[in-house]
Amino acid sequence: MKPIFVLNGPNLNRLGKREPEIYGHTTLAEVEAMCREAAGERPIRFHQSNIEGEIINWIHEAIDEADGIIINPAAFTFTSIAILDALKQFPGPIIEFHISNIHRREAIYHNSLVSKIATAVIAGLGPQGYPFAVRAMIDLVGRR
Ligand code: CA2
Repeated sequence: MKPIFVLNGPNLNRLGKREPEIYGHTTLAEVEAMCREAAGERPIRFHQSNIEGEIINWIHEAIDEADGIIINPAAFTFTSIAILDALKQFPGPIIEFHISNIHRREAIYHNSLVSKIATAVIAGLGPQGYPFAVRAMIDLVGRR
């Protein structure tokens, strides 16, 4: 049973500290705890970085080490062909995750590059959506 990687992009380390009207009051540490609880016996690797290359390096690790990837690329969602290219190398299911409903926000948030490779997209459930994504991923990967 390989882990599920939960990868988070730039500024999400500030979750719960700013813009609670959009992103809620839950901190990223609390999100991580919710993910681990939802995962049960399934191991989780939970990461956040403001550096695009670090996210790419974790995706490369996932190619051989993970059964699934849940990724909130944050602003890199709309800009990073490099992250898209890395995700194209991953053989398992990918869930693109957003706290907010990006399609109800400003137009700059409407064209996700990651959606071109994602198995599924979850957006708008708030931070409470992360454990939903973990449970959905467990269903997708089965008992691999
Ligand atoms: O809704 C999401 O999860 C987003 O991926 C969050 C990104 C945003 O650029 C996407 O359009 C949607 C922004 C992450 C920044 O998160 C912050 C959290 C707290 C305080 C400031 C920023």
